Amino acid sequence: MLKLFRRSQEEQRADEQRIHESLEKTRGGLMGRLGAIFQANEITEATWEELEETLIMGDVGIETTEALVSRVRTRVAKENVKRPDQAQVVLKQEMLAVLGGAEPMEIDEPRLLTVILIVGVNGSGKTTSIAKLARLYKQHGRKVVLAAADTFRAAAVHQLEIWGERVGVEVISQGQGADPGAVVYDAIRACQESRNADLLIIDTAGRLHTKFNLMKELEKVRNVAARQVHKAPHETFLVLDATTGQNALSQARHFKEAVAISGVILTKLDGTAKGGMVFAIAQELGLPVRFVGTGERMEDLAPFDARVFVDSLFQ
Ligand SMILES: Nc1nc2c(ncn2[C@@H]2O[C@H](COP(=O)(O)OP(=O)(O)O)[C@@H](O)[C@H]2O)c(=O)[nH]1
Ligand SMILES: [Mg+2]
Repeated sequence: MLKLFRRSQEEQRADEQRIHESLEKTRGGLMGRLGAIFQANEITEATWEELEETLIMGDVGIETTEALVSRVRTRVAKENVKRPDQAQVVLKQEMLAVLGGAEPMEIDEPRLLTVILIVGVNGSGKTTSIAKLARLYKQHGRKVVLAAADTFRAAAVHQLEIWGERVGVEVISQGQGADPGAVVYDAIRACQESRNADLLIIDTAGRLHTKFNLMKELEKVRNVAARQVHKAPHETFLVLDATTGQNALSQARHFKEAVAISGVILTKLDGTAKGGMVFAIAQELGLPVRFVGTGERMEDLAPFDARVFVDSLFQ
């Protein structure tokens, strides 16, 4: 697991706040019934039906919902849980288990140059997330360089350059139509030689003419990175737009076939009631959510914290 920085307590609190606030729509939507279900006097068949319905409507996904509810029911029976509030504790524990109980990523193992590859469809929030990551890591003392390897659209290169300027990090680009492999090659050379950068984040094209082309391009970018830097890319983050709900899951399957994904950045959590899809990403795709996008500003990104996420769904 990539660990990149240690957060101060103050930063941690701010991140928790961001996650909590970004779930406002999710709480206000169908998932908001979660808390109420367990305020009943007793646990009945209706409790389980209502829970199942709430989770499915909350974009947790049918497969994940069924697995989750079945585990909670089994434990409630086995552990002789009678009170609804205690059943809610079991549900929270099982939700955490689905999410891998993961602690947010922190602190890096020492490495001269860390390479992060960012993939995802156009509009999912790749470039914005890259800017947010660059800002975050820069704040934690990393020397960051960005590679504009989304050369499919001229606007994409330009947008990354604008963000780079705002964040104050260098962007390596060769313009539209350039070979993404060559851009990455250049960027790594730049990091290693003149600029002494220790973190390279690579933007990639979200859509090419065919899936075969996309696959080939991502493979090429990966190979260029791997040849120049030991074990690179060290992380490949798939950016998924939370507002697209279950659609994002089929996109994710598509990308998983093209490239080895190590984690997900889930964007636009603030703009959707579909926050429940985090569970489907973990359970059905087996991918950890590493960061969540909580707004459009540069600081609107938080390392994903499963405990804060689960707690926030209930209050
Ligand atoms: N509300 C909100 N908007 C976001 C977030 N992340 C990205 N966006 C918006 O999504 C749109 C597409 O983002 P962009 O980074 O260009 O996507 P790309 O095509 O994948 O590079 C932009 O208008 C961003 O401001 C987020 O976490 N919350
Ligand atoms: Mg982009």
